[in-house]
Amino acid sequence: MISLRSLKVVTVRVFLIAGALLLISKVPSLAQHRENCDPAYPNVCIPSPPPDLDCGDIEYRRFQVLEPDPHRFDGDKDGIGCERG
Ligand SMILES: [Ca+2]
Repeated sequence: MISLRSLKVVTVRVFLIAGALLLISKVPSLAQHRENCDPAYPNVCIPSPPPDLDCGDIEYRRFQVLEPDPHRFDGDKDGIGCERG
């Protein structure tokens, strides 16, 4: 015969395990971080605008730039962003 008290303990444990699983399933924050990187800059991680960033706002230099270059890091359109500065 299962007492009400032990049933409560089991219920709490089930909720704890379910909560832990939920937490683990939400952990891929690394992948989420990756999603914030604009695909126009595949070798670096620069978030999509807004805000519109300039080369002075980022630490990267001479990185690959693909169309449509939303931040316009590659003003001369040679596929390399922030060559100067
Ligand atoms: Ca360029």
